[in-house]
Amino acid sequence: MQSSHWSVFTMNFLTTPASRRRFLQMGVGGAAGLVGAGLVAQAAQDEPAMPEAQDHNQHTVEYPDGHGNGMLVGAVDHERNGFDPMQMLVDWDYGTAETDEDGRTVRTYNVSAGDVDIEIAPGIFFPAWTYNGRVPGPTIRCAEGDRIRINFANFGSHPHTMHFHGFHTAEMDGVPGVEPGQIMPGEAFTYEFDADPFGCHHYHCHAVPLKRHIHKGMYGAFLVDPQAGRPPAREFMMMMNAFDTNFDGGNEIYAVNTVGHEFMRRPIPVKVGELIRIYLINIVEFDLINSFHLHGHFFDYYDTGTTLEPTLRIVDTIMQAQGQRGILEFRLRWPGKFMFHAHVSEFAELGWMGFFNAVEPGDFDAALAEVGLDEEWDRKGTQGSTVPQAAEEQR
Ligand SMILES: [Cu+2]
Repeated sequence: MQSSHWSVFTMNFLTTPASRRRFLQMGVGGAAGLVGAGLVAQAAQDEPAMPEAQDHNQHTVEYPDGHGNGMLVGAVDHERNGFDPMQMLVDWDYGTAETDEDGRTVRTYNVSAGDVDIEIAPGIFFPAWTYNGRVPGPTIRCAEGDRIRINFANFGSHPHTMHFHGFHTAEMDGVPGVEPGQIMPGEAFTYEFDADPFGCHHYHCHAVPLKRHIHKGMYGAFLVDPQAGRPPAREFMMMMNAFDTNFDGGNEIYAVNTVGHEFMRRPIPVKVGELIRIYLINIVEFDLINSFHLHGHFFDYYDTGTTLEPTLRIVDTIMQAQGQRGILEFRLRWPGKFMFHAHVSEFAELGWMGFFNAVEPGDFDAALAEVGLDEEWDRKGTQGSTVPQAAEEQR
């Protein structure tokens, strides 16, 4: 964090349709056997996009007194971005699953690297390096023991890799200096390993300079369910990230799932009393510590998600250094809007702050509609595990 936070508002990195066209042409030109269809679709979707005037008075939610000040104003165009932080909470990517002769589940994922301009706060564009055209990249989800096969293709302008956290051999580690090393633009490589151990993990590019490749957006969640599954819950993936929009080595915008203050504008609907499970990951570059604080309640915490019993009980704030992650579980006792945010106040003011909107079950459909969500979002959030879940149980 440096002193020029607010200069970002005068430094709009406007989208450059020309560069997107080039990318699209490149993608279509290589479409035969293309493994990165998602990224090409992303480029195609973005093709006609030009920045449009934002309606700065357009708020879908009224904030409690005092919380409307110091907020990022306006709304990000998620359609133009091609991704929505609210959907990213629940959009698990299971790959294409098959069963091999040994009865093992083999999951194949297609991931491509590419350069895409994304809107990270209203009117603020960032020239990202992405996995599948989005930041964070796809949430790769599987069960412990599944064979994971990642067809990685680099359509970007720089060398990239995919480095997963988990047990795997050196050649699957995705680092420079160990074969296959960095995957050059126009090249591809298939990473393959068994998902182990279960937990809340992540992957990121490990090309050099590392900090640049990470802060440009090359990371995603890697969630490995325990073989017995976890108790039924409403589950969310939250990637704490940040953006250095003026490339001075400090971040100007902080967020969960990329878009600053998105969950202030659109509080996350949940039901009073239900078990809520958050897969929380900190990938923020440049700042030593990030944190998560929940208002009005306490939670249990599973450090790295590699245990079935909490490693911390009844806390309301946890901290994570870069690359740390864990699972939070809690229930909201009363209806109402409850904040969650970094307890580094500066980060909260620069975008890393949101609301849960806890409602009684009978009011849930209305709460979904209020922020543009539907039953499908509800279904993904409550049935995301790769392990079939038992009937709802109360713990
Ligand atoms: Cu990279």
